[in-house]
Amino acid sequence: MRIDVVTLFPELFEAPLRASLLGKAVEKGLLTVQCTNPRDFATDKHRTVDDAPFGGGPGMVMKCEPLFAAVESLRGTNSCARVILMSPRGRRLTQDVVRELAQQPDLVLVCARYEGVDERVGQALCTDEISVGDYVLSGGELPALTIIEAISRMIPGVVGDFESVETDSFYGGLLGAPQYTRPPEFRGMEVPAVLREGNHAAIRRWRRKEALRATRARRPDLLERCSDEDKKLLDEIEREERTE
Ligand code: 4F9
Repeated sequence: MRIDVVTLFPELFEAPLRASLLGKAVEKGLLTVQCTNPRDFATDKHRTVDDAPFGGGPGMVMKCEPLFAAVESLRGTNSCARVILMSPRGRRLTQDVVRELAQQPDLVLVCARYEGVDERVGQALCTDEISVGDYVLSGGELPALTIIEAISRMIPGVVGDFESVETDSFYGGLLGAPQYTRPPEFRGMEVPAVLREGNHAAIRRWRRKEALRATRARRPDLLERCSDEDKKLLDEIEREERTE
């Protein structure tokens, strides 16, 4: 997969794309990420990329021309079928959105500074707007890295053990079940016996039930999509909690 990032701060992408799993995905050629700086497409002597807002007010607004020119320079290397603006006004990033974007052969991610970007960028240059959550950041660079990392995990061969993708929190639409490693007892806290006994059917059932228990306690909004079998386990959990 190829991802082009349009950003005034390409250096923010260097270390994250070199380290760990993302670094390996890039090294193996499973993922190509290229940054394009809109400042290189500014035509005036000072290479201006922002300007004061029409109508007055604080802050600066990113200008259309350098952003349009930067994205248009990618045509030929990138299909530009999906040009995504990182924006707190966008559709919220979820695993469903990640899965959908990972199907694309290429993407363009456009990072803007917080104060804002000329409305015509969202209107006529970008095909999508995505938010990673309801908080203010200084720019779209960390949201873009979040999307890149989430997408990379869906590319075959990036996560060595695909089973670990399938058991990830959210992949099955639920929070993950509790995990333990050695020692079997730490400061009086014991690892549940079922996990140490090697009955794999019992372990699978325990994990599904505990994933449901955690989701019910912390994120009940995620339970809307659960199966009939899950409903039975949820009934069990409810009964257990009533008798406690
Ligand atoms: C972008 C926040 C996407 C959340 C961009 C300031 C942003 C953001 N999700 N905040 N610039």
